[in-house]
Amino acid sequence: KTELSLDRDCTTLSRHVLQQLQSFSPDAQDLSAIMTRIALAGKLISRRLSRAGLMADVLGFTGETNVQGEEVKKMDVFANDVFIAVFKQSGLVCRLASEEMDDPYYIPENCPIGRYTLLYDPIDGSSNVDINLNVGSIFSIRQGIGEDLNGDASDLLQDGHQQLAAGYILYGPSTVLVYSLGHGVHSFILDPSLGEFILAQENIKIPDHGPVYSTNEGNFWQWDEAIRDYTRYVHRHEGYTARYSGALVGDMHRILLQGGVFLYPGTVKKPEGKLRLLYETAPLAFLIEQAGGRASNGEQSLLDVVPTHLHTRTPLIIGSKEDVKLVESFIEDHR
Ligand code: AHM
Ligand code: MG
Repeated sequence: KTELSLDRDCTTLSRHVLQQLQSFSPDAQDLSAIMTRIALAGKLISRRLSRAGLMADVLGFTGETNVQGEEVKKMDVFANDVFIAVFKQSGLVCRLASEEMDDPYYIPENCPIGRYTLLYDPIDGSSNVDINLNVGSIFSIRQGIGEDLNGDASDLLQDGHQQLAAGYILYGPSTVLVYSLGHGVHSFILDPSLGEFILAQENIKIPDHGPVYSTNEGNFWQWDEAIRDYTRYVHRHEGYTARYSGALVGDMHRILLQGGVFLYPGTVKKPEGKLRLLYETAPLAFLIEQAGGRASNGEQSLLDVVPTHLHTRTPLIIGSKEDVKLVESFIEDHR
C-alpha cells in the first residue's frame, strides 16, 4: 500500500510530460520544462487566491479598462504578471500573449532560443474572485509559423490543430491542472504539502452524452432562433439539468468529467460571442477533442477556425459528442 501511494506521489507533472513524449529529445525536454513553469504559475496564483480575503490589494478593480473594454481586476494583473515572471530568463518561451495585453509580450533574452509562444487567459471568470468562488487559468503553447514582422503576432493566426499543448488550471476546493500534448487528457491535483502537481487521472474520456447544459440563459432574448429552439427542447425533455457558474473552466471541468454541453453563442450585442479563440476556446476545443468530445462555433469544427487577429472571438458549443451534435442539428434546421 505504501509503495502504491509512493508510486502515485512520484508521478509528477514534469515526469508525466516526458513519459508522454516518450523521449528525451530537445522538444520533449522543452515542453516538460514549459509545463513545469506553467505549473509554477498555477501554484503562485493558487496561493494568492487562497489568501485573497486576508490580504489588502488582492480583491477588486484597478480602476483601469483593458483593450477589450473590460474593467481590470487586481487579480487579473497579478496573474498576468506571474506568467511573464515565471518565463523570464527561462530560455523557453520567446513571447506571451494574453487576454490582458493588447500586443504580445516579448522576452528578448529568450529569443530566438525559445521558439515557443504561450497564449493564456490568466484568470478566467474573474468576476468570481471577489465572492470566493472558483476561477481558472487557460493556456496553449504554439510555435509561430514564419516571422512576426509587424510585432502583431500575425504568425500565430493559425487554426487550433497547430497547438502543441493546451490545458487549464482550476482553482477550486483543490487546485487541478488538466493538460494534453495531443496524446490524451490528464489531470493533476496540487498537493500543497509537497508543492507538486500529482497525477490524478490519465486518459480522461468525456461521456458521449451527459445531463448538463451550461449557458447564460439571461441572454435568451439575444440569441438567434436555433439556439432558442435548442433551449426550448431541453426545457421540455426529461434528463437535463442546468449548471452555470460564470467561470468557464469550472463549467468545462464538470462537463469533461460528467458529460453535457457548454454554449456561449453569439448575441445581439456580441455577434461573435464573448469568448476568445486563441487563449480560451481553441485550447478547450483541443482538450475536449482529445477526450473524445466535440467543439464547434456553430458553423465548423472549432479547431478549424482561423483567427483574424490575436483577440478574435468565436461562438462556442463544446462538450459531449451527441450533445454538441444535437445543438448543431438545430442550427442546421434553421439554415
Ligand atoms: P473573462 O475571461 O473576462 O473572465 O470572461 C470569460 C468568462 C467565462 O469564464 C464565462 O464562461 C463567461 O465569461 C461568463 O460570461 P457571462 O457573464 O456573459 O455569462
Ligand atoms: Mg477569459
